[in-house]
Amino acid sequence: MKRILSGVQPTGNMHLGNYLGALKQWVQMQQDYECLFCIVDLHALTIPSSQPHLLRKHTLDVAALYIAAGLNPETNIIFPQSAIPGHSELMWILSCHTPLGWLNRMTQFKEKSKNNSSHADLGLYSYPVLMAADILLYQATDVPVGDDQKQHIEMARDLAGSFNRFYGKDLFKIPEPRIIGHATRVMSLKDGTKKMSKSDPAEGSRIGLIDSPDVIFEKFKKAKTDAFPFPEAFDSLQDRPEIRNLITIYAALADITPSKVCELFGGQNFAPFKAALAELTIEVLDPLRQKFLALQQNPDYLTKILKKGQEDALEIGEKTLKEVQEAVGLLQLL
Ligand code: AQP
Repeated sequence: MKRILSGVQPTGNMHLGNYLGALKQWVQMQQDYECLFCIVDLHALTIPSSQPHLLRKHTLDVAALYIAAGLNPETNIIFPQSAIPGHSELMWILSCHTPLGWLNRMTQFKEKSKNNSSHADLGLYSYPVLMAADILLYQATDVPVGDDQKQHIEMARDLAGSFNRFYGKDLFKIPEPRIIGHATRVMSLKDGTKKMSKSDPAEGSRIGLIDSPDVIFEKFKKAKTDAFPFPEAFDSLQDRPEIRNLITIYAALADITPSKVCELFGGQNFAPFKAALAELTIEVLDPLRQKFLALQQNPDYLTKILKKGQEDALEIGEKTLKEVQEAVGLLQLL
């Protein structure tokens, strides 16, 4: 069976971009793959926080959101990244095979370090190597992600290939990126050229998965549009990124094409479209929110799921790690 590895950073409240770019795809794929869904808390440390209790809270919240969105905790392996030391160990070994030129090309580092130069540290710079370790440790064949992670997966593929060639052995499977759906890069509601992001200081830039219906209505009402009417066609929107984004979100939530959205609303002003978009979003997100709120009351249940996930992930990862340790020449004492 093919195997999926993917994850979310517990860096704050998950948003509609995380849902449409990742979670929704995972829920659809879980029947056909063996799945490991990680909560990537070590990656979250690239945004250092002086409130460590919040990272622990967000880690449990992400687990609850995975389950609330429809991931089956009985059949999928759900675990925090830091519970498996193999991620960090494999990262070190892979680091010793990563040319700096590859890391210098990574656009996420360039963007994040430009936005916050005081956090431009080694952790953020080497993030793609840890991500490669996350994937390769479990011999994942497929990695469903949003478009923003494509470059990192390409680097993981390059790294796996060059490592295999160096040691003359197929130590790692070469993973395939799976970037699926209409909304592979959901943009900020305030600026259609910027990705919707948990760490954007502007709360109104994103729809949180646990936002209340009133908040969702308000955020869409205030979402940036322009003075022109709703477009009749989707392919003429290069200069209207905010409009393009809202249409894409509607299409992804309704499972219709963006052109169909233009047929439905073309020529009108934006108020009825924004109201319909808010209603549709609430229809999709409110059941998720209700389930999340119930799960949040039961941290013992969530911890039990994560412990079981830890055991299962450990077993799969150990095999790869032992083979890699052996290949690179580390002494095996046990
Ligand atoms: N705006 C987005 N549109 C589509 N997909 C997205 N993803 C993230 N943002 C969008 C996908 O969600 C998964 C989990 O992402 P992440 O939380 O691990 O990290 P990120 O990509 O850095 O997301 P954020 O929200 O921007 O987090 P912060 O602000 O903490 O850095 C990934 O599959 C990602 O592609």
